[in-house]
Amino acid sequence: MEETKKDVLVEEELEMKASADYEAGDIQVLKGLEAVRLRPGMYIGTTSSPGLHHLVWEIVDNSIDEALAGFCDKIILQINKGNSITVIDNGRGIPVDIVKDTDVSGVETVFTTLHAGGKFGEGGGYKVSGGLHGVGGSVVNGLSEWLEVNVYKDGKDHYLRFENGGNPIGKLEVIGDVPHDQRGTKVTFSPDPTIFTESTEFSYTNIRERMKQMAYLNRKLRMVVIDDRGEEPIKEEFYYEGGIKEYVAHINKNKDPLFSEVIYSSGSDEYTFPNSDKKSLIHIEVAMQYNNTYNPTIFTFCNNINTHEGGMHEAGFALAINRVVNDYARANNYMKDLEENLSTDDIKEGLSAIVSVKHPNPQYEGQTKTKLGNSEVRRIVSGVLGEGLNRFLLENPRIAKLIIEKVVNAAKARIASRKAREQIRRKGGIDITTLPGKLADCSSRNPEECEIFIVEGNSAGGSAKNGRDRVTQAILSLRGKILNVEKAQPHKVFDNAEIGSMITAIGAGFSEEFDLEKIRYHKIVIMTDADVDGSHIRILLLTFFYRYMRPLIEKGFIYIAQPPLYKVEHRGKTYYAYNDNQLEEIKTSLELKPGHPFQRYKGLGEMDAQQLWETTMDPKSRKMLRVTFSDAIEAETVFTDLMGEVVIPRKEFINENAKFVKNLDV
Ligand code: TTJ
Repeated sequence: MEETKKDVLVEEELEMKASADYEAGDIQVLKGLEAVRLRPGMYIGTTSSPGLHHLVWEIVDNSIDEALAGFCDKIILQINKGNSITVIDNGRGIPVDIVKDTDVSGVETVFTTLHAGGKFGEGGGYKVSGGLHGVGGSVVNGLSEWLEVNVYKDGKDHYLRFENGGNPIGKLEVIGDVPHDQRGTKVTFSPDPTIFTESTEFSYTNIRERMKQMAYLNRKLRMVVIDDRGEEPIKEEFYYEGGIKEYVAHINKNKDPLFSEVIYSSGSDEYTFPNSDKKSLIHIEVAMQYNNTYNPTIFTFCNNINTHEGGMHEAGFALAINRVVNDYARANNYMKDLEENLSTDDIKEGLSAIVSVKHPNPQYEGQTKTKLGNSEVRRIVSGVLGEGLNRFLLENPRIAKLIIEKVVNAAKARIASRKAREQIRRKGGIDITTLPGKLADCSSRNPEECEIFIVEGNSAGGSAKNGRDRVTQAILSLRGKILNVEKAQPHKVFDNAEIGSMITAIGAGFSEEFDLEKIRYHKIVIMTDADVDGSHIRILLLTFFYRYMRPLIEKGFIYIAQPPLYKVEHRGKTYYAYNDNQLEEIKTSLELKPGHPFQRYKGLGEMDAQQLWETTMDPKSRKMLRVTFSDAIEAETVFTDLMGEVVIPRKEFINENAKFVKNLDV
């Protein structure tokens, strides 16, 4: 909500700025791209960090489309010194010829015309990746201070440069020769700092995760990521022969898979566009494997985009597993002492799966437009997976036995845990007198202005308690590590004291009964140390919220506090730095001598109440990260990988602790 308000403000400021500039006549923004510069939010959502990264994906999506069309098998993405981005693919290259009835090249058109997509119709029409459907190149150009493109084909290197939000500098020209078999497109752009006023710094972690994910989702596509900004360049390559099959194996790597095989089905069906006789193919792929946790980890994608509201592919998946597993269990006499059918939730317990659809005409619905609405997809997924899963169970009776026994167990535990939940609910709703002792509540009873800080450790809890604004800020200090809800049976989860305190303090129940209307705080702030333990606790908390209070994440009520990493004292004044860059900036602006002492905070407990308030809790000066849905998904896989660390934008911290986090035994 706040985000939207801020965007509007940013847009209004821009509008004023742009028109003033326009009158002054010192820039000449192209007519079409002017709209993009005036209302960047309309095209890329925000002009803060997510919007900045959106630029990268708009460019990469073009190369992905070329890969999906079967003409490209390698994409290189490089973050250059100075924060420009280079994307190189080995596809056919953007058309260099003059577009019919105009005097501009295909390349210039792609980067200067909104809705240039589909112009180069013949044959190349299988465009299914995400993004702005072919207007991405021009949008990125419009929001860049400069952009350069090279197209390699027919032994020539074709080049064009744009400046100041998309003005072409000259015409596309051949600037050299390349080997005849070299084909592809290379684009380098530098985001315009007058648009991305907050920051133009790209996050390596963010970019590598998405590149890795796209490598998983598109088998045999080689994705290379390079960060050339540091002293030592970083280079990683992602390539998965098995695609989503390997993705599922990766998700389950540290979750104790029930068996080593990954069940995989794929298929396609013809699709006819509405109101035309144009035809294309829908491809579906499903990979699944059970692990020894008690939760489902099912991710669905359409055209490489995570459809986290689910939709028709998810519905088809649920139909298939329900039908096939119930039929198999009954036919093989596993259901003797169960009077109910196995529920889809029983079957999903401990199931990791990826459902990936490539659709030529996806319809997205839902609040965040991430729910796949095409009804034909349900039938296709259900059909393809139904057949594949049925065959797998018949061919692998030993594994089928493991699966069915696990699912039957889940059904029995469901009934037991239903009873446990009823018991907890009977203990009473939210009564002020039963609030946990560890909670220092705030005095306001208006949830909209209330915040709760969930703090690790007693000493930090003490400082937070003394430093806070008592009217609006509550402190809940956790005594130790909270339970890993992935590894505990549901009824055990509610026996855990720390979890009980959180449920009572938040006051809105949990699981299916969770009621957003009842929450006692509109900001739930996780405040942990900037070390490995802190990161571990943060991930356990996120996992808990994701499993038991998901609407809090969906509605953006969960935040991560950002305590400073450094303190510098100079001439009686105190300065705080939240990252290494800021520390350098402080040293420079204060003209400190080399070797001037500074303190590196190892934990929240090192700050007194006043310091903690000023740096981390005071709404006027603090910085907090709002947790997004994808952070939560990524927290899921954090123990197999560092994915969840996306929520901590501190590369050095991640690097330092990477080995540690990987080895944590949870
Ligand atoms: C279009 O149909 C004719 C053959 O080439 C097709 C095409 O445009 N391919 C293509 C575009 N490959 N790569 C791109 C591309 C790559 C980057 C990095 C950026 C942009 C805007 C397009």
